[in-house]
Amino acid sequence: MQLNRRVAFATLALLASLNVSAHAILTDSTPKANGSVAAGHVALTLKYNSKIDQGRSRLLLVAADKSETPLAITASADKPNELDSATDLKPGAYVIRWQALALDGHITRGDLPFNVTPAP
Ligand SMILES: [Cu+2]
Repeated sequence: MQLNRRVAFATLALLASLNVSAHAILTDSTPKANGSVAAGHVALTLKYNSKIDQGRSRLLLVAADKSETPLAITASADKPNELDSATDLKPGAYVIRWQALALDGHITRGDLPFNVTPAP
């Protein structure tokens, strides 16, 4: 009984540590959080610390007037840690509301605010 409990505890501890490492955490992005990009056709890249299920993750562009536009994610097998998209943007304040499904089945969410400045 004592041994079984110890094994069960060790298994739980191992699963917990695996979960932490497998969660999708945003590590870098283009544009940067609170950064600026010039108006026009803008490439969007969100980089995570682990592989992402690109087909079942979501990117939503929220404009200053609160209007929401789903962004198509460009699936790329050679960039498994990224969610990539591109869209035409006018000057203003925007938020990318992202929802990332990691391969461990956990979904993480976040907001990436940025500004679009007039094209030079
Ligand atoms: Cu997880």
